[in-house]
Amino acid sequence: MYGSRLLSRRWGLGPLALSLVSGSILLQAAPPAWWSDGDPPVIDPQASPNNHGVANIGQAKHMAKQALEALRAVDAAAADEVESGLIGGGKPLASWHAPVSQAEKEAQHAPLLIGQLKAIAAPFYTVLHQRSPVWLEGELTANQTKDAQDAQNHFPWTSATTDDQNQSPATIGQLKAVFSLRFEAYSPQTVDDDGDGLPDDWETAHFDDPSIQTDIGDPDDDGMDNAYEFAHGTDPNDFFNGETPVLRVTGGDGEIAALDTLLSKPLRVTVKRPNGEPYLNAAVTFQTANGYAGLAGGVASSLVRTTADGSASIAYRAPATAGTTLVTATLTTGQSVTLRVYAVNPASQVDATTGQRKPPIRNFVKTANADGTVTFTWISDADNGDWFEIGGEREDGTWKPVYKTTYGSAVLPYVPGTTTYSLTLNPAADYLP
Ligand SMILES: [Ca+2]
Ligand SMILES: [Ca+2]
Ligand SMILES: [Ca+2]
Repeated sequence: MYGSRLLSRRWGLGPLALSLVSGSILLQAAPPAWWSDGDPPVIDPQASPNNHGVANIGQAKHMAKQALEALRAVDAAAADEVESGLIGGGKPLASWHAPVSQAEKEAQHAPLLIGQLKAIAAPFYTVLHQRSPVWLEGELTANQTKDAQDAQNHFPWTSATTDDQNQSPATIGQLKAVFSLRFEAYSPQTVDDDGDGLPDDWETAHFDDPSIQTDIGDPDDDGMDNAYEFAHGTDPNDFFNGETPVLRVTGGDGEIAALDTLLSKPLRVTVKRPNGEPYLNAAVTFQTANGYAGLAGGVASSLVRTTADGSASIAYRAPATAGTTLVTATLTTGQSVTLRVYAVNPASQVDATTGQRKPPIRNFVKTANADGTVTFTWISDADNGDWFEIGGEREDGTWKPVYKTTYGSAVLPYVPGTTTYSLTLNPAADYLP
């Protein structure tokens, strides 16, 4: 399990480390919390220390496993990295599996050699030096395992090889000294290769690569740059930062327009936070059904940003074919609302009962008044005496009249030279049942 490869490692376990045999170092530095947290503890604080005793392979493996889990609790990515350097074919440990065969069980009890201890501990020190170099320096100093001859050395043994004793048995005191790592005081130190204040980890997590974005970028267009999003813990790719916005139709739904005419007012939706504050600059994608190019600019799909009041608007031209047309407005969250516009063919509007031609209309607008009444205005080329029926389309596509003017009535006098009509109704009293 532990090949000669380990024994050939050119690391010296220097005089400092050898002095661990006395156990004095461990008395000076506080033991790591994870030594005694577990049940059973890694190191029983009640048991008399046996620092001079020879450590065995099983003890080293157990110690490494517990150290790895303690690290995982504070830095899972670092633990994964250590584990990948520690476990597997050709690695210091073949697996974490408990010994099964007699030979494996005996191997667990074989004495731990200093070379093996160094090989097992090295992945920890390599990764910890990358992730939190200042903390690791503090640990080496507190444990008195810092190489006095080589300030760059971040292993708890000397870089000089003349003093190597790799084939000597390691003591329990040495095993403890090497794994005396107080993860309770550990935190990963940020690495920021491009120096823009955004840690590589954060940039990689959000943008796949640390070099794509910078602190002043705002890829989600929420008005907060990446530096702000990092500082406030928000998602730099999410305009709504995890919040579910409230999307409502605030104009254009249910409009009636003559064929191939522009609606008098645009289609309009409003995007607000749950607390009612409007979202500025939220992306709203308007999309017509069946690819009909009726949106402003003669397109079937258009992205519009909300203004300061949270609204996004777009002009719409009713199609040249009569019927109900649908337009959806969708947010980046996937939420959507549907607006309906009724395209009517004035020329075909002949009353089946009277045979009278229904007046062609344009720019039909319905306005709700503060007093509860509703005002309808429209432009018509109607002759004097024409009547108008006001209504809407039901879900099933049938027509629902809500009001009908009287033929030839004085309600809507035709004034030569003026073709704008206006009618104010009280829905509670005037509408048809
Ligand atoms: Ca960076
Ligand atoms: Ca942003
Ligand atoms: Ca954001």
